[in-house]
Amino acid sequence: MPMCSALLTCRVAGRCSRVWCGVPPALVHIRSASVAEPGTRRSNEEQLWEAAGYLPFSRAKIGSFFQETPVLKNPFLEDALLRGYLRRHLPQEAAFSDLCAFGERVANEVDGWGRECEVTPPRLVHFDPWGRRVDHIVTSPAWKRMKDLSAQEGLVAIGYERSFGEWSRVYQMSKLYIFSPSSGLYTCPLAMTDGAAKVIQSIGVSWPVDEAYGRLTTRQPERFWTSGQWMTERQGGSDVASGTETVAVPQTDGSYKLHGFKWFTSATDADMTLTLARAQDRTGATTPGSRGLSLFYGEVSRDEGGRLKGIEVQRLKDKLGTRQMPTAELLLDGLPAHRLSEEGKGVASIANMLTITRIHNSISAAAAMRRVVQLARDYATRRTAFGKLLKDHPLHMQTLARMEVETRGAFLLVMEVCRLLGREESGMATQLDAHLLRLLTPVAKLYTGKQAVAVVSEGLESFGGQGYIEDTGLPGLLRDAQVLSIWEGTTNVLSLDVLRSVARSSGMVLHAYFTHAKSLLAGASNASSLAPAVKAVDGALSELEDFVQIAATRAPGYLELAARDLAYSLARIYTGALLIDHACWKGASSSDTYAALRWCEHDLCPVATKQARGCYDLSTAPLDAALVYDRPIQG
Ligand code: UCC
Repeated sequence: MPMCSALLTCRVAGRCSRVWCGVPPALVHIRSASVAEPGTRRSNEEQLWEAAGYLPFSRAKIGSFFQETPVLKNPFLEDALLRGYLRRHLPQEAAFSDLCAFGERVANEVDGWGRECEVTPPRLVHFDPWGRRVDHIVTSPAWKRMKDLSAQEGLVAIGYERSFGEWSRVYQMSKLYIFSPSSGLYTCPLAMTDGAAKVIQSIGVSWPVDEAYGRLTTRQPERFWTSGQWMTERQGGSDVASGTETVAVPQTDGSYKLHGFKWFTSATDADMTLTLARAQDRTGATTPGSRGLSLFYGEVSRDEGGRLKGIEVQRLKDKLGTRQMPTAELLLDGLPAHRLSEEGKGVASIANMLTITRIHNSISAAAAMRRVVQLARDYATRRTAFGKLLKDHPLHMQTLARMEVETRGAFLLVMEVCRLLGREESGMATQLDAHLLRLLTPVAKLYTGKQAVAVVSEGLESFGGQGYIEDTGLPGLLRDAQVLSIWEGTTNVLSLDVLRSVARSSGMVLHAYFTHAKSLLAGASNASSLAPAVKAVDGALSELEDFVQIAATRAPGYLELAARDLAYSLARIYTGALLIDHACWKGASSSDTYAALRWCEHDLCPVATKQARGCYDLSTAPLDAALVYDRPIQG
């Protein structure tokens, strides 16, 4: 041993020698080859080292150092904020024990299925061996297990059973939050299933959708159905009013047949769908624009020959992420359907579905952040660099702490929306709650979608090069996060939805916002440790009120240019107030206070900052366009 150490000391310079000397011989080689390869004659010195067991990488041995694997632990038990939030609002033992057991199952079993979904993506089989068109979307066994699990665990049902009254949605979404990053994207069909159940409930649970409603909200796997939401056509999914070409042809029995092309349908192995189409009148004419759209219900079924009734699956989409989940182009060629809404009330009727799927989207965004932080902090306790564990590097900890602050903010903002939804559904909502729900749904979706991409990207970096390696499972987190700011309304479309909610309510949604944010701050007036945060949020609220006053006097184009920054300001200020409020709770920790203080170091009201710099003056619009299309000077 001394000889070996001496050799190492004289032959190996610097840091490496310390690492090698510190490794007990038994751990140095975990795989060995019995026969030396031809041409691998050892020098005397090498033979000496090898005999002592200290010649790394010799004779096909793979060396002594391995990257440590981050370990996924029970995501419920690991999440201090989730548990604190539930202890505060939903302290029932039944909910805690269910979440704890589910968290254990997610870590030990479900996460592996999620990985299986990722590496066994769905495929489309157009024809059977004898040439008949079948259009089978073949999914992995793990994807099917996710469906059964979703029913058993009540991942949709909980929202409709309402066992915890106004907190039922918080409970349901807490489960989905734990599930989402391990779900292999099964949260997507669940979001649409939940949205469909909500639409049916709001329209009335009666024929022809009573059976479907029962199936969407059941806990019995053999009865459980998922729903699609087919809104996007070839002209795009944002401007639904002018992009929808699908027509609904009335049948003599009062039903319809749908003809059109749905360009982007997610989780297309669904059992039913809600979709928009233009009902034809007796002459075959339809009404253009939003006023011509109605909401339809259709079941996905097969005829006796095994062929889909009225549907052809053109192809599956080749996507950046969410590859676990089938997304297809569908030709509707006589899909049997029933009209659910009044004629021309399609968009307003499907809006409930949009609200629900946007909330699910926000949950998935917060959950993606939480997952990457959880893995990164575990890794930091295992990985050594520059002579110490990552967790002992202050700069690394600062980076993880910033990610943690973003994650906490996202969590509280989304749970606030879930709280409001629960109040509305249990008949407890005040007018103020209803206004807040309408405003905060798009705000939370657009803000958390963007944050998720930033935090997950940062998170990957905290694993060094391993964060970029496919079979660690880490890159998939980033690919899947990228969709969160795109589907269910892009950031700009949702920023405009925020303006729409202000306009349609004649400003009442903003009134509710200011009232509630101020009441959250009022509860913190005696908390001296939070004083800088309270001051920052209070100041930002005043700036925002000033902005609203000024914007109201400007041309509509002014507000449109400010829409995105306005939405960000609404998100940051409200989140600051929520973090402060949570830090004032009697069970709060010093980390809750610290997180609130750190959050409030953001520019909480970017719309005021940019307004002061003239960013929304109408003269900027042509300058923006000229900059974007700037061409090199000829000659
Ligand atoms: O991307 C897609 C597939 C993804 C799969 C889903 C997975 C989710 C997984 C999440 C978890 C992992 S599906 C399509 C994506 N596309 C969209 O989300 C649509 C984006 N575009 C919009 O949101 C637009 O703003 C539209 C389509 C809503 C605008 O349409 P209109 O016709 O121009 O809207 P109007 O005329 O302003 O509003 C029509 C009616 C009004 O009600 P009434 O007639 O009663 O006055 C509005 O108040 O709809 C009402 N309305 C709303 N109500 C419009 N938007 C809303 C809203 N957000 N909430 C409540």
